[in-house]
Amino acid sequence: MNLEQKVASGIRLNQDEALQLYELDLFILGKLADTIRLKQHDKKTYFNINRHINPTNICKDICKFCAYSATRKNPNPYAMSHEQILDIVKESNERGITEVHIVSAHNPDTGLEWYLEVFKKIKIAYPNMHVKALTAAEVHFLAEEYNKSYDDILDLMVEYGVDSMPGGGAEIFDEEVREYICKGKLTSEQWLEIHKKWHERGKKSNVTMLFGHVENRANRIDHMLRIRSLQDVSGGFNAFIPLVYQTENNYLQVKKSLDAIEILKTYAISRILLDNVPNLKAYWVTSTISLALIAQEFGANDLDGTIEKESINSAAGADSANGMQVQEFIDLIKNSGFEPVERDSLYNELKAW
Ligand code: V47
Repeated sequence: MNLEQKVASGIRLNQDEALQLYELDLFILGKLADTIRLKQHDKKTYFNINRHINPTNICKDICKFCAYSATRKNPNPYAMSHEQILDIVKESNERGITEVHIVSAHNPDTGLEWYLEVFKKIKIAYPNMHVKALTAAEVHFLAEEYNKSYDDILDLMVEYGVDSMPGGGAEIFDEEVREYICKGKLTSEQWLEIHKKWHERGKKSNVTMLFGHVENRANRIDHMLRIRSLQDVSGGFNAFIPLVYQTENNYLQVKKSLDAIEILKTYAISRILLDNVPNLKAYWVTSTISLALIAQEFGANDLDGTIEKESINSAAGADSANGMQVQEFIDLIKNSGFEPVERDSLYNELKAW
């Protein structure tokens, strides 16, 4: 059986076989991924009406790819008060937003309560608002900083009202590349352990992959296969989100961005390999909206959401600082031949537009 036949029959590929997928013609690869996408989701493309909030950019870690942290090329440190965060949530709630996605840098000056208490305040004021918050990198930071175990922090998250965890901080699991791009950050094993523990609590999360910097194709395949292995055991990942590296204002010094073919091939390969992760999110913020729309033909069935305001990737050059209007989002999905379906944060369908 050749590679294409194996994929078409649903046979799982190993690292070497998966790497060979990159050698296939883009459109053959796209067709294989699209067949899987159509079987799982037909022509539906999910999005949600969400708001990103990044409460502080003060960070004790030094990731070379990050343009957001205040200690880097972007010296404007801030830490929001809970009142400021709640004002944003209030205004978001009034405009029908159903999810707040709250991710911070690793700020050693605020105290554990600052990180956690705000979730309780949000839940008391807006019980139906889905709180997606704290990456595994933040969990690791809080555990270390405040002398707690991962279990302690995860239990506190449940207690304080965190509904699901975002997929940030995964970067690239290969240890050598990780050491180069984000030395000192939590290890791959720790990232995976934290999500496993979260899933054991019956909770859902996402998983990202930062690509297009110094990693190679084999590193990307390895990243996806580590996710597949954990998902076989824990089953709690809702979505895989490949994040295209943004080149500006950071210390990685990667001059050449990936071309669209390599990005689309990576989406398609992830759709093929991650047969146990239900959703593939083309995060328009890092891919550009144009390529995210095309990615719908290469396995992607989710375009994230309206976002409203975005600080992490826009600091590195992405055109996402002010999010996107709902109607524009819907029109773009429709005009590209797909069916926009508004979802909630756990992928329950809310409205077919
Ligand atoms: O972990 C940082 C990435 C991530 C750059 O779970 C960069 O639904 C590109 O994880 N170029 C945070 N990426 C964002 C994130 C996310 C986004 C949307 C949805 C979800 C979800 C999660 O941003 C970080 C890091 O990998 N990042 N710098 C950069 N220069």
